[in-house]
Amino acid sequence: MKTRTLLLVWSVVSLAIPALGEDGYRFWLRYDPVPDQALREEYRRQCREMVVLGRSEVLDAARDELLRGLKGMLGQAPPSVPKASRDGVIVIAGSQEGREITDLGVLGTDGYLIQSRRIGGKAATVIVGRTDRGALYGAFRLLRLLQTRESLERLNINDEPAIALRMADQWDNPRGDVERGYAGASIFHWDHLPALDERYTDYARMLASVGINGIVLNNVNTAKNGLTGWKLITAPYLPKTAALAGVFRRYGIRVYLSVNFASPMLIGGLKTADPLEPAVQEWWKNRAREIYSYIPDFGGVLVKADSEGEPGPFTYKRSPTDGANMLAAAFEPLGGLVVWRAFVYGKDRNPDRIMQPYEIFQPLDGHFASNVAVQVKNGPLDFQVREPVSPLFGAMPKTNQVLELQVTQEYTGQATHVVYLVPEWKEVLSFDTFARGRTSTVEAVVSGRLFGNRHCGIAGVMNIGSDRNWTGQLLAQANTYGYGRLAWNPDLSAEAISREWVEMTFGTNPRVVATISGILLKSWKTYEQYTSPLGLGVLCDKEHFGPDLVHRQKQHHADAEGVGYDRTLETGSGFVAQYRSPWKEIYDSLSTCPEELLLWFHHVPYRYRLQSGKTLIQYIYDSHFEGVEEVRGFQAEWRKLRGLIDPERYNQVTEVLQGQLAAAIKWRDAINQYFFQISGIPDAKGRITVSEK
Ligand code: GCW
Repeated sequence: MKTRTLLLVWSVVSLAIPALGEDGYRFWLRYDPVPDQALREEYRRQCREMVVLGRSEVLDAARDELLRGLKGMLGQAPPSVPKASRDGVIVIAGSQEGREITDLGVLGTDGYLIQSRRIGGKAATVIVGRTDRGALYGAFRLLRLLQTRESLERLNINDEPAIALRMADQWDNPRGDVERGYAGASIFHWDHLPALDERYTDYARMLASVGINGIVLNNVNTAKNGLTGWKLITAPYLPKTAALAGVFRRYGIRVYLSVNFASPMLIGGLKTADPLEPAVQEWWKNRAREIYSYIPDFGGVLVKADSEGEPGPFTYKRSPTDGANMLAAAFEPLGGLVVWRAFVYGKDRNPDRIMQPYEIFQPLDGHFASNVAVQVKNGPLDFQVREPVSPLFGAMPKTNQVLELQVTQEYTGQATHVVYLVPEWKEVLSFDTFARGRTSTVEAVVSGRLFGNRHCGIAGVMNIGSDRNWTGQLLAQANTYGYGRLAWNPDLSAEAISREWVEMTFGTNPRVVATISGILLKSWKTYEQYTSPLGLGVLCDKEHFGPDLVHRQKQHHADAEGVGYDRTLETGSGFVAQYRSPWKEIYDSLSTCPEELLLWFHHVPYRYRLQSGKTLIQYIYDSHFEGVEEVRGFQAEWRKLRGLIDPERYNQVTEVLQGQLAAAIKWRDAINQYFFQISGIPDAKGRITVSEK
């Protein structure tokens, strides 16, 4: 009896203190009370009741989210009514019913309208989706308007995603860890599934709030070193996947799985996985049917084949098209997509490894089945802090292409460094491939607009885990958020995205917004400055954490005279030839190559003078010192927030920045020492002395 009373008292108390225990779990969907009373009253008048037109679980999710958000922000949830009975009604309508209220015009799939208008003589805010999923996105948008304290007067919003396929790729292993994950263990508990965890729903809400519509539940590595991801398409696991699919479906998200190309052998006991073997083809057809018997709207499969120990068609002297098209034939009748990764390279090929994906895939253009998409990492190597855009974009006009970005910070500081990656992704998306004259941007390619391909898209390797704040390092939530927002609208500026995120996450105080945005917007460049400036490339140790330049000599090619990888036509690997003009010529010439990529394309003498007049070696030294000072600047900026945000999250980030400073100093000193010793050229400012070691 006593315990029950206590519990009751506790639950009443905890309801009354919403900000208790700020730990980042509520990410950007916090829904704390609007502090300005006048504004809160105004919003209340505009949100007095709610009408849902249509019936589906996605519309239910939209309604529930609105109720939850409005209750949190306004202190009361509007009652649901069948018909508008007074001014201040929110009407949310799905695909069918929406058409009866308003003209959707040319609004695209997943798009929505939000309009202030009169319904049955009452003042209403109407949210209409082209699909029910669109209506859900509209509901999140309306909540965002409140979260960012925008007016709800005279709304006339018309929004739709630029890119059809907006994927979250999890590198989660079913045994519970996450490859390149820095935010704790996997949130997916395969041992407990099909029992559900509340966190699955919250993750689905997180993804849907930024418009993600597909999730690959498991790592692309499925079998090497004892991994068991390959098992997910077997009978014991399919009910578990179906349970997860049920959670995500409610939020408009289709579920995909990474599969192992040798599954017919691993699971089916066949002697081969040769894609041209009829028994293999039959096996996949049956397996696809079995998957769909559990998950009727299964999205499809992601395949890492012939790459880093994962098996593929090369074993049988077959091509990626043979492999992908065989799977495509199995999934096509069921509406499934086959996403085939172009991250393929091997020892017996071009010694300049970054040339291999283009050499392998470009000649296959036009040979992939229509339900195959080729997924290409943003750069030709592997998610470095700076890379040129992969030359494969725009080079396969008859092929569906998906851009793969890495939201998890494998090479950009893990959970130790604050690095906001949206500015980098913006550069990638707006890069002009010149595939069809000007404005053949990567965005135009992966939206399918440029070549009229249907199954194009964007995939982000996610950065979330079981850590209470989802991303390990709190400010990394801005990357999760930013990835989704950019996938929806690549034209949004990095500033606009960071502002939205900060306002939703930390509140709208202009000082808070300016300070946190300021740090975020500088952070990518800062990380580049104290790690790998001028396109130096990979400098990290085997685990990708700290610096190890000796081990990476084959990447940066430093010697006594100079540094950089010669990829020019005459004297180098010739990689530049994979680009169209004018990039080919621009990159090929030392004088026109953009300086941030100089050492990616050229081997440059240390005494070479950059545009600023500074020598290359002095630039390297200075850049590393400046980068560290920038981190100190971040700390000083962050200190200004004391008292302006809650102490819990303030302290979380304070600690991260301390760790970042120590790590930045380590990077600076290791790199500057290395170049000082190999070049023998002293730092003009006398800051570098020979280390004891
Ligand atoms: O960069 C490498 C990563 C691997 C990853 C691989 C890939 C999932 O270090 O962890 O494997 O890329 O993208 O396949």
